Amino acid sequence: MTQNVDADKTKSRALREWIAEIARLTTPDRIVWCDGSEDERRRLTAMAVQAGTLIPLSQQKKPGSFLHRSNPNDVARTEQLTFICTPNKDDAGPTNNWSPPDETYAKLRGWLKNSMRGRTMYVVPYVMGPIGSPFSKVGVEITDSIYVVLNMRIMTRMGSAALAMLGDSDDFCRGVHCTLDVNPDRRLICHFPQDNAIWSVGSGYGGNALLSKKCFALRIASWQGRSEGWLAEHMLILGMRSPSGETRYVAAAFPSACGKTNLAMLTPPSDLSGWKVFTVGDDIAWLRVGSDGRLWAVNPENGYFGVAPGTNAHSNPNAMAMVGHDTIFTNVAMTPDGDVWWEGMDTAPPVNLLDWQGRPWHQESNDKAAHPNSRFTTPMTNNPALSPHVNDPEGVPISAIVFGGRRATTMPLVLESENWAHGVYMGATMGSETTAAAAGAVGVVRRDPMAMLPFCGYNMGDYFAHWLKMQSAIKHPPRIFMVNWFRKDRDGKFLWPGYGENMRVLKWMLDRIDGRAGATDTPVGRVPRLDDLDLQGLELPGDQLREDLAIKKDEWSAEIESASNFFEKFGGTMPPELREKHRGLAQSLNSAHL
Ligand code: OXD
Ligand code: MN
Repeated sequence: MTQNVDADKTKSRALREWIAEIARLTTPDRIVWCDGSEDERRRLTAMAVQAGTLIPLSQQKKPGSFLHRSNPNDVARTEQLTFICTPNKDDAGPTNNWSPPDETYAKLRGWLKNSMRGRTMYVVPYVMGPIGSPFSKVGVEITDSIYVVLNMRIMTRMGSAALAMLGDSDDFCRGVHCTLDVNPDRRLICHFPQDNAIWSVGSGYGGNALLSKKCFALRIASWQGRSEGWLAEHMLILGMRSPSGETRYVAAAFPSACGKTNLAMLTPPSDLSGWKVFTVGDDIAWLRVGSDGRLWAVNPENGYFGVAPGTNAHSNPNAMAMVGHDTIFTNVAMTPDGDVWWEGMDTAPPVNLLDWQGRPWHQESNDKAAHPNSRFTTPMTNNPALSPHVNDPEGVPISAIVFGGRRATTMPLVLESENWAHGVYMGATMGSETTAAAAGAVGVVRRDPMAMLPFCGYNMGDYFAHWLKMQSAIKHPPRIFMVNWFRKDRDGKFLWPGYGENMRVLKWMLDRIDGRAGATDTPVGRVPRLDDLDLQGLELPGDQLREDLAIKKDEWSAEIESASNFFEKFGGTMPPELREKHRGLAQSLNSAHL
C-alpha cells in the first residue's frame, strides 16, 4: 500500500497531504494519479470493459462508445440524501438538508474506513472553466470508480493541466467519492462549503458522483460566488447569430430534464433563414461582471451529461450527431447489433432489444426499455453547433437571462420583466413540475427558484439578496424573461410546438432589447401580441397561440398564493424588496380586469 504521496506528482503540499490523509483512511491497494492522456483513457477503458463496467458498442454504429448499466437503485440524484454541512444551520437555509460538519465528517469517516482495501484510489485533478481563464477553478476528486474517472475526463478539463494550474497552491475543491457497496442506506452527498470540500458516498450516479458538476460548479461555487461577487447558476449559455452576422448571448435556467440541452443546441426553423445557434454550455454558467459593466458568462464544463429519452432528429439533431461516437451511455437500451435505443428516438424499437437492466424487452412490455433518466456523456467538441468562443478566457457577454419551468397551466409562452428586480422576483417565484432527474414523484409542481432549489449551496433568502445586490455592479444588465414551452390545452395537448420553433421566442427577446418588437403590459409582466412574434411559415391557429399567451386571473391568484407560502419559509432572510414586489403584484392582479 502506498501511503506516501510522491513529491513529483504535484507541487502542492496541501494536495499531497490531503491525498495521504484520505489514503490512510481508505487504505487502497494502489493510488493512480490521472494525467488526462489518450493513453490513460485507452488503458482505463480496457480495464472497465474487462470488469464489465463498460459494455463496448458496435464500432461501426457507435465508434468509440460504450454502455454502462448502473445499479438499479442508483439512477438519479437523491435530494433527500444531499446535505449542506455548514457550522451554522441558518447558513444552509430552509430549502437544504443540513447536518453539523463535525458529526457528518465523523460518520463518513466511519463508513470510509478501509473502504478502498483491495481497490484502486484514483486521483482526478480537473479545471472548471477555460484553461488560462482568471475565472477558472481547480478541483481534485478522489474516487474508487473507473466509470467516474472516464466520465470526469469527458465532463472536465482533467489531468496534468489542472496540476499545472494549481502549482503549489492549496486552493482547490477537495472531493472524496467512494461507491462502497452502492447501498441506499449508506449513501450521502455532503457539502462543506467553508472547507471547499465534498464527500459523496454510496452512489455512482453522475449528479451525485461527478463531483465537478452539481456539487462543485453549483453548490460550492454558488457559496464562493456570494463572497466573491459573482453568480454560479444552473443555466445553459447559447449564442444566436443573426442574418447580419451579429452574435448575441443568452443564459437560461430550467429545472433538470426540461429541455436545456435541446435549447442550448437548437436548430432554427428554415423559415427564419440566416439565423444560427451556437452552444457555449448546456447546464451550468458562471457569471461575472466585466470591466465594461456587462455580465459575462463561462461554461465551467467540458462535456454534456444529457438526458437520452426524447432526443431525436427533430428535437435535437445536433445531439443525435454528437452522440454518434466517443460517448458513454448510461442505462439506455441496447440493440442486438450493438447500437443504443431509447423511448422517443423516433424509430420503432428494434426486435430483441435488451432493456436498461440488460433484460430482454418486448414491445408489449409495460416497462420502459431505457430508464427515463438514462444519459449520454459526450465531449463538447462532438457538438456540431459548438461556439467558437467556448474557450474564451473572459467568456461571452450576456444580453438576456431566461427563466423557464415545465407548467401545464398559468405561465404564458413568454413573459418579459420590467427591470432587474422584477426579473429576480420572477426567478425567485418560478415553479416547475418534477421530472425523472431526481428520485421521487414525477409531475408535481414545486417552487424551484432560478432552477437552483436542489443546487444552491446556502440559504436561498441570502441567494435572492445576492441576486438583487448584483444589480448595483452591472451597469448594463441583461433583460430578464420567463418562458414556458409546456403549457397545455384542456385536452392535455401542448399549445406550442417547441424545439426549433423556440427560436421565434428567443428572436422576440432580442427584438425587444433592440426596440424592434412590441408587447402588451399585464399585471404580471409584458407579453407579446400575436403579431409581435415572427411566425412566418409556422402553421399555428391564432386561437391556440392566444391561449398560450393568456394571463388568467384565477390561475395567477393561485400562483401568487403558492409563492406567498413559499416566501414564508424564509422568514427574515427574504429580502424586503421581493416581498414588496410580491405585494404590489398581488394588488395589481386583484384590481385588473383580465
Ligand atoms: C442534470 C440535472 O443532470 O440537472 O443536469 O439533474
Ligand atoms: Mn442540470
